[in-house]
Order: sequence, then C-alpha cells, then structure tokens
Amino acid sequence: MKVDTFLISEKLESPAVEETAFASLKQKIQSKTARVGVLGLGYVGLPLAVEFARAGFDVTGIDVQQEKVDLFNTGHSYIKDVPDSVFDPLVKGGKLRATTDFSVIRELDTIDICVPTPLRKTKDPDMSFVVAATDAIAQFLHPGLLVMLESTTYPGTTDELVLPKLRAKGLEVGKDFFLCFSPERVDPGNAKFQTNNIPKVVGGITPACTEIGALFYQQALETVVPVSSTRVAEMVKLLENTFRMINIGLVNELALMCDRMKIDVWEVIDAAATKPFGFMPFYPGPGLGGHCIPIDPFYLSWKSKEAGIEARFIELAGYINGRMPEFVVEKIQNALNDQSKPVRGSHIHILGTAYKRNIDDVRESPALDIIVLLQRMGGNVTYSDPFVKSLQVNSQKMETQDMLMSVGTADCVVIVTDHSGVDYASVVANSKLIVDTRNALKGYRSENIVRL
Ligand code: SAJ
Repeated sequence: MKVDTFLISEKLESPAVEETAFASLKQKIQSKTARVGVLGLGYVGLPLAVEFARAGFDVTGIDVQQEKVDLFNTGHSYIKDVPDSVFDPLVKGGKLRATTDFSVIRELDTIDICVPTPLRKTKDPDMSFVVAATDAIAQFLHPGLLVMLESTTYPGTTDELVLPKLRAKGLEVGKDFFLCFSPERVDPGNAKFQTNNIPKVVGGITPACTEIGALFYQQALETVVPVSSTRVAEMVKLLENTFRMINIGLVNELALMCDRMKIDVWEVIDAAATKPFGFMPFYPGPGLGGHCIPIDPFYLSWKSKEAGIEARFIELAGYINGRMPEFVVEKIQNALNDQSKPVRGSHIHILGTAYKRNIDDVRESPALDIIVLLQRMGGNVTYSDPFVKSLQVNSQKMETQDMLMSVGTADCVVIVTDHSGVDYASVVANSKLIVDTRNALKGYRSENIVRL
C-alpha cells in the first residue's frame, strides 16, 4: 500500500536510521573502540597517531613512502618531538602500526588527512596531495566513516574539493559519513606546546559532523574548539599564520627604515615590548623560512583573488620578506667594502642555515638564498650549523664546517640562524668581521660587528 510504503520508507529515513551511523560511531569513539587512521606520517601525522594510541585507540598510519612505513613499524620515531620511549612501546604493544595499503580504510572508523599543501612555483596552491588522499579515501569510503582534513589550505577546500569526491559514492554527509576540517597547529621543536596540549579547532560540513569530530578529538587532546563550519576552521589557521607573516614583514620594513635613519631597530623593538598591552614583538631577520609562514598566506591570497578581493597586505609583506636576503647580502658587501675587500674572492662563513633557531629544517631557509647570491658575486661561501650536517644549494652539496676554524679564517662571518648553545664569545673573539642578522650578539659592541 502506497501509504504503508510511504510510511515504511519514512520509517527507513527516520532519525533512528540516520542516528545509526552517528550513534554507532559515537559509541565507538566514547568507548575507544573506534579504529583510528592517520593518512600522512610526517611531523603532523605521526604525533597525532601517537596521541590517539596513547589515549587507548587502535591506530593505523598510512603513508605512500614504504621506507617511512618500515621505519615507523620498527618502533623508531623519525620525528624529534616524539621520543622512542613513547613511540616504541605503542608500536611493540600492537596499538600503533603503519602501512602503504590504503584498503585498510575499509576497516577504519576515522581517518585524518595530514598531507603537505605546498605552493607551486607560480605561488598557486598545490592540492595534488590532498586530491590523491581524498581519492584514496573515496575508493574505500563506507557508512560510519569520519573523515578529517588537517592540512593547511584555503577556505572552501573541504566543501568544494573533498566533499564532492566523497559524496560521489552515493553516501550522504552528516548521515552516512562525517567530514570536518581541523587545522594542524604543530610547532616542531616547541618543548612547551605539543599535539596533546595545543587547542584543536574543528568545524564540520554539518552540525552532526562538527559534533562527532569534536567528540573524537576530545578523547585524546586537552582542548577542543568547535566552530560552525569547515570554512571557519580553514580560515582560522590562515589568519594565525598570515598574522605572523605580515607582522614579520612590518618589522623587516622597520629594519630597512632604521638602517637608513641609523636607529638601532633591536633597541626600538625591545623598548616597545615593554608595553604591557596591545603590542606583540616580532623581530627582523634575514628572510622568511619554513613550510608554514611563507606559504600559508598565499593560500589565502589566492582564494581571496578568486573571490574578487586583492590581498594587498599579504602580497606586500611577501615582497618585503622576500627581499631580506638581498638586503643582508648588501650589508655583507658594504661591510667587506669598508675593509677594502670585494665579495669576489672573499671567504664568507655562514653561521646557522636552518630556517629558525634550534631546529634542523632548511625548507625555504633564507640562508639558501644568501648563499646563492654570494656565490653569484664570486664569494667563497662555507657554513656551519650544529643541526644541519649537509645542505643542497642548487646542484651543489655543502657540508657543515668546523665553526671555530672557519670563523678564524673567514673574511666575514654572517649569523643567519641564531642557534642557542653556540659559543658566540669565541665567534666574536676570532672573527675579523661579523654581520649579525639576528641580534645574536646583543651584548657585544665592536666596530667589526654589523647588525641589521
Ligand atoms: N621570523 C622572523 N621574525 C620573527 C618570527 C619569525 O624573522 O619575529 C622568521 C623565522 O626566523 C622563520 C620564519 O619567520 O624563518 C617562520 O618562523 P615562525 O616562528 O613563524 O616558525 P614556523 O614557520 O615554524 O611557524 C610555526 C607555525 N605553526 C603552525 O603553523 C602550526 C606558526 O603558526 C607558529 O606560530 C610558529 O611555528 C611558532 O610560534 O613557533
């Protein structure tokens, strides 16, 4: 009978059926029997997998790199922020494993996408890793799966790019499967803030998605911040990092002004930082390195351009930050010139090549730009960095050199990265000329020390 049929179909679509997927997943999450997956086992994915395994979940990491998977399964952590003492027992205890086999997604209840979102040379977003991850998940999507994108990206990625691929499988978001965006906020090397105690923002495609996503993260992380949509969550991360990039650009421009006006920009910033409210110190430097700050804001400017708004602050800050390596090389050239030495033929030794202090990451490091510019001018460039044993500069491989021996023979020493634990007193005592781009020699005054 029509009515009965109608009633039956209505019954099938009743909240009880809708709640089945939601209720079942909620119960699995709350009882920690949900099988958790993390796709992409880098500096974001591995620590996230560890936190859920430590919380008592059975966790499967997925990565395309077999050697990474093999290393992971030995119980040896290749991410410095996760010690083997934590990682090994989880792997050896069977709570945590890795695979290259994406079909395991069929058996998982949740999957976090933690893959790179770099920029193309044209400064356009490179979404290839997110697309590949989404296609793989779509292939094995099943009712009850919670999918979370963590990779930093432009607002609209989750609903415009990820959702259509998953929905194409005929399942309904918010009812059959759940989809959220939750920005990764990992700060490699930060001893105080790690994955478990950095507040976690999460926004879903539907309220049910947000609710189940927040519940999921609450099982393993200290603080969860639900927001009303994936777009809000995507924009939160871009605001955070654009804020940094633009303020770094501001102080770099201030450094250029102070250089011309013969004002000590470091003293200005330190004095301004005494203001107990309404000010946050940023410091000039040799340029903007890393895999977040120089890149994330261009995801925002790219999307805002599509929306018809020019992101002029971002473009201008990008220009200023991008010019800092040239400014540093000009300082070096002028400092050598004051000692009647051309760059050509001079031995210039770089102290610190990582993109920021006390880490070993050289991605987008301004040191690379400075080395190339000096070599183009005929400089004989060497470096030492306790964290960076070797460096690829264009096609040339460079090895870190003995610091004291190098500073003793160099015509000019350039402090590009101010690692702690470096014996700066010996550097000052043994160097003919120093260009300090980080105010690492704050306490020293000498005519052979030139600061930004
Ligand atoms: N930099 C300056 N002046 C400053 C601060 C930084 O020149 O005042 C330079 C650094 O030397 C580096 C670049 O900017 O080359 C980026 O430095 P960063 O301190 O922002 O460090 P990142 O790139 O590791 O940024 C990460 C980000 N974390 C995430 O995206 C999850 C960022 O949001 C954090 O605020 C930052 O760490 C942090 O605070 O350590």
